[in-house]
Amino acid sequence: MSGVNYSEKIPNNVNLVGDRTLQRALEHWQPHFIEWWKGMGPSDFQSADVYLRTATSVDAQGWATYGTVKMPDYRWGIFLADQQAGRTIGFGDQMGQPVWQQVPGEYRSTLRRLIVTQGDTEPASVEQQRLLGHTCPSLYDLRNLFQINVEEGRHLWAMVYLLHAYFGRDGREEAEELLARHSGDADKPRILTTFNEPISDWLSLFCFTYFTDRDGKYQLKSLAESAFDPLSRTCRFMLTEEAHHMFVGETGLGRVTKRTLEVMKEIGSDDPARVRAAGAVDLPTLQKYLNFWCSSSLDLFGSEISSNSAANFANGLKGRPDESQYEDHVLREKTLTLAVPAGDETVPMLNALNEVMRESYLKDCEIGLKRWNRQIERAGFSTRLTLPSSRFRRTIGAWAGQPVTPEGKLLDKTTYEKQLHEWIPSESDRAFVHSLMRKVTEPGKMAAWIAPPERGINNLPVEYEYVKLH
Ligand code: BYC
Repeated sequence: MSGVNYSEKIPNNVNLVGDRTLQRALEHWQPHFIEWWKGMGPSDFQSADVYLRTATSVDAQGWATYGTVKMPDYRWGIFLADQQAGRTIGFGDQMGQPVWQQVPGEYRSTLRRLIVTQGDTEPASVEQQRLLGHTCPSLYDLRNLFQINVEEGRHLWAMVYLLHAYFGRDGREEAEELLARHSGDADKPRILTTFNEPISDWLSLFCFTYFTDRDGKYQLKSLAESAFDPLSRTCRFMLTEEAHHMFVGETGLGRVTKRTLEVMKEIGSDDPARVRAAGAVDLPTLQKYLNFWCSSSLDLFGSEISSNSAANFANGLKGRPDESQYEDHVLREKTLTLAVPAGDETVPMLNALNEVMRESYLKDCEIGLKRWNRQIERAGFSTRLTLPSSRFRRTIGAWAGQPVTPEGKLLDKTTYEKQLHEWIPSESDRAFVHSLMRKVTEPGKMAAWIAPPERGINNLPVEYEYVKLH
């Protein structure tokens, strides 16, 4: 069951050949996807040979096969985790009933909306990152960028499969729209705010993969709990790929920190101007990038108090990540007290689930911070990196537009606006970071602002030529 059929035009483990209508519809969408990839995917590297992993089965042991591939020839396909016999709904008002193999009519538009929103982020991220190859700090990093990009392309396929297979004509139209909206486009932007932010330097890429891909992990985990079984199975497999994306973020930021500390030791100073002059990212600038991408990603959980989240949970469409770790899966009796600008507000727990998820996400984000701070401490410096408060720089929810410091303190608007450039990258900070971005493509060599990784990919040495440029 879990083996992937690669002899078909669209590799899949869903027996596509057994449903000619669906197969034809997806084969019709396929060239539109390739056209989008060539126009909006990584610019200028389409003929490079890239050392990539491709899914060949969905079991934990053998799902990734490594080989050299030109990106437009990557075998994007449809892979669902194996069906679990007798799976029942794990939360909400219909808990214990069998999961659904088809979309119930009453939840059709909500499920479609959730799938479209999830699907929209995948090509958006590829668009955001399309120019980064031109300033790669090493071939190792270039390969990781492309690995992420092709997998985000596959995640788009995952959502497009669901739209085509379960939502009829509306689904097919939505699948076309997923290729028509573009990140940052003034007329047809991507749906969620973070996916319209430019990612024009590698520090932003590492922050994005650390913070925003981690939102992906949380959202996919909560959709993996869904009573709509095909959505659950799709998300379960996507999560196996997501782990590498966050690895790139965590190790990338760790390597930037390491290099900065080496420079600080060499020059015997933590003076940001001197660190910059020596060609590394000073820690205050790193902190500003963390503040920017963390606060943007916090918006992706939606409003603190949300009737959408209540309905999605009660109806079994979207659970909490790792739902089985909780005792109460219905939540009809519980409340939560939340701090909003007007004071404390007690609301039904069902309406506060976005906030519950945001809080556990923030805890998960702490892991990297602890590691980087240990590096700083060991190097003998007193600076500590921190996460901003979940109220800082919000554009969605109760704290949207509130003048709050990264520590969570309310300020008057004028002072806040004057000080904002001290908390998130200013134009000149961005210009400085951009000035460091020079392409390094000699195997094993690294740009001066980043330390080498501890090991290469799939047991290969760091010096391996991960991308052969022509
Ligand atoms: N920007 O009740 P509300 C990933 C909209 S990342 C713009 O506050 P709700 C990845 C919301 O859509 C994971 N609009 O929140 C990472 C709603 O609009 P409608 C992506 C926003 O609905 C890296 C309205 O505000 N997956 O995979 O409880 C690389 C009121 O909504 C935003 C998902 O997000 C925003 N930040 O929750 C590649 C999962 N926030 O419907 C990939 C699917 C809210 O009234 N999506 N709005 O027109 C969802 O579960 C929910 O839509 C949200 C919002 C969690 C996003």
